[in-house]
Amino acid sequence: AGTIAEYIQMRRFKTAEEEPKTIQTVLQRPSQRSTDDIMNIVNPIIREIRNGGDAAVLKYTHRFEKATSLTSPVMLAPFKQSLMHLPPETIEAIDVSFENIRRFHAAQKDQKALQVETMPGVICSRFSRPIERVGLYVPGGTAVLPSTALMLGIPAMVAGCKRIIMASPPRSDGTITPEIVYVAHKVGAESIVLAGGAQAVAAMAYGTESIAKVDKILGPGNQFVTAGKMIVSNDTTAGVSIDMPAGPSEVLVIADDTANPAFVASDLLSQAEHGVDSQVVLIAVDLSEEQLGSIEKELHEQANALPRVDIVRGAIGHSVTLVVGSIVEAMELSNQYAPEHLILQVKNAEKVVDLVQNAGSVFIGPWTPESVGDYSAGVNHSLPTYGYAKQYSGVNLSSFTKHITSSNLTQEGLRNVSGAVMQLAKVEELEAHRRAVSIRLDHMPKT
Ligand code: HSO
Ligand code: ZN
Repeated sequence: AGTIAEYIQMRRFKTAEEEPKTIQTVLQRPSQRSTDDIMNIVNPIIREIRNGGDAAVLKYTHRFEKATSLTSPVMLAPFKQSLMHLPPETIEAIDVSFENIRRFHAAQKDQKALQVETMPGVICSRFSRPIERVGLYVPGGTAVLPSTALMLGIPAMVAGCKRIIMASPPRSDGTITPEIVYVAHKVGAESIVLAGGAQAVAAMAYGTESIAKVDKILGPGNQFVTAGKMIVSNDTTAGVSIDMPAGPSEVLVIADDTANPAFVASDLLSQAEHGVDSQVVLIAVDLSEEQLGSIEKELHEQANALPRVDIVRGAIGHSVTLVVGSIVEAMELSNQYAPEHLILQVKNAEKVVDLVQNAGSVFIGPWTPESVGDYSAGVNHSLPTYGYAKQYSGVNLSSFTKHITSSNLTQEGLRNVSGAVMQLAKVEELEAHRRAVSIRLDHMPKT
């Protein structure tokens, strides 16, 4: 007490004055606990849930969530009204967000089945069907995240998944926050699994006496949840897939001299407050010492006014500002980093989007803070982190569907394609394949 708070500041590098290798190194994600370590802890938990069912799930919930009064690991719909009692302004906020998210995801539906006649009489089609049973993991931890329930539940509902199971760690009194229950109710979830961590993942992957087995598990989580998802999706006897590997949340802001320093700082901080392991990156395009100084001053002052300043301090500790010479250089670095969220506070921000190669979700211009996308704009906030934006999309409608193809040939179609099929069957020495065609040709009226 009485001491002046340490200046909350990101490290700063000018790319023109550094070796490219240094820049690569500072853009590396903060290291996490080793995968081996985590797997060694998680593997036995998965095995225990698989063998021990409900009793094993309860044991972990009693231990980790301290919810010792719970006697069942699941709560079935219809959920009691008293469990979703909320102030009207919260209901209103959830309802408004729900409708925007629903509209944006409904628009992602395939308009109609795709059909192509690749050769006369050879018709190939593709149509989609919902994944039947999905398990949606809503993390607990330092913040309650009903918004994550919206981001997972709404596309599952819009896709037409028959069975939606939610899972979230209960509070120590055994209840789930009413916001999450309300969202589960709105999306038509059939149950809420009252468990967190790898134990919740295993319960949904294998099913227990009272928890339904699902076909796909989606949702963010800590390293234990992620390890659990990876283990069950690698187990062919589980028959379950996952959305994507997940890491700590991150944002990359690109700002030029048109950006408002207060806005820039507020966006960096809204990501930094998620967790001490969050990472935020600022790429400053050709900013003067004075302009950089005013962003840094804003960051420090705004950070100190936040309830979660201690978490922010941790995140800012491994975050970085890069000063670059041009927007093209900024975008090169950003594409290399592949941020979960990319915020463009630069002139002609809309044009700059053309240069985006790798990012989970982009926030364009001064009036688009990331938090609108986190909650209410309509876009999804379940996004690839840790550089996985190079190969993964965020959660979207197709995360809850699969595509099925079909072929339908006329007699003429089979005649047209027969030569190619029979020749390739010959090359592969698969005679039954060749004959499945030739036998039909023999049955055709001679022309
Ligand atoms: N920014 C987080 C999502 C979130 N923010 C939930 C607030 N609540 C990861 O995309
Ligand atoms: Zn957020």
